[in-house]
Amino acid sequence: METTPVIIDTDPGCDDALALMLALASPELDIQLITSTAGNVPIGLTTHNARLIEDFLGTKVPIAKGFSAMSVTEDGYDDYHHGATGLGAFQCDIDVTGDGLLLPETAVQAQVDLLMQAQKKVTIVALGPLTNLAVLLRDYGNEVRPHISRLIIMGGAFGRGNIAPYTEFNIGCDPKAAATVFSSGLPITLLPLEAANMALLTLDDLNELSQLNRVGKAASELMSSPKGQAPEATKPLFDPSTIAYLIHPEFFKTDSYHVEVECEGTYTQGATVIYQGEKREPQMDKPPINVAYSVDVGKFKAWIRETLARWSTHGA
Ligand SMILES: [Ca+2]
Repeated sequence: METTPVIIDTDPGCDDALALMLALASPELDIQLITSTAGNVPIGLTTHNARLIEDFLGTKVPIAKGFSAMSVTEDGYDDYHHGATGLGAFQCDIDVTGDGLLLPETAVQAQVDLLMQAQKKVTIVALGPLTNLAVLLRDYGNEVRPHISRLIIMGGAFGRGNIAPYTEFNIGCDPKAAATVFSSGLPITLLPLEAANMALLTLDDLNELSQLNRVGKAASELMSSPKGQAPEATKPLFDPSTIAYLIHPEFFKTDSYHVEVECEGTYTQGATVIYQGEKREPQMDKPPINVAYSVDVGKFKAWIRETLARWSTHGA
């Protein structure tokens, strides 16, 4: 089978952890590097969590520690949804050994090294604030662009946000980074809040996952409701939507839009402004962004079950 080479930039994060479990079980993908970024929890924890998930799964993809955006402040993290550790109710009894998985290079240097040596163009999947990718494109853009196939990004919203009325978390943590990446001219697909918000796992779904195997049980713990919320309020499948799109784009409805990031607004900083043919749409000076607005929830959930089930017998 021809596989797609992939770098995953991530801030684990409960739904990041599930996205990693799905990506690393998918034979269609060749995950070559995992880079951490600050976001749901601070950079030390997201890096630790990436290593913890890999130790839990028994996988050996190298990990490189990334940057912490200036704008991610102490109270800017999301430990409400992801818990103090970043991995919610997931109880992992494994000590992180690292086993040499953590590279000495920074995330951006590791991305550059991989891209410059790649035989095939590499897809970059971004599951957190876009700090690392903005630095990569700002400092090494000319060199690495020919080696990047496309960017698949979880972030933004057509309408209401989730950390402010019009601001989604990943974009809102580092709006200037997002603006840099969106204006790069690289082919981009954006999975915004609206697509993933359609796909909530129900308690029955979680029970079914937990019966599959130990990875399914972990996925169920990761996606269960945050402490203090009603148990039926499970977490939306934000980050897993990128992996599903990469393998099964036919699950999603998408269209091309001119997307800008509000970097200055007093109340709207970090908002994604997605033009849909309005009279005041600015002149296009870059290719449009492919944005998902809908997903086939039944197929998406069935794919999650089938993919996690692969961990049952011989790993994945
Ligand atoms: Ca994330």
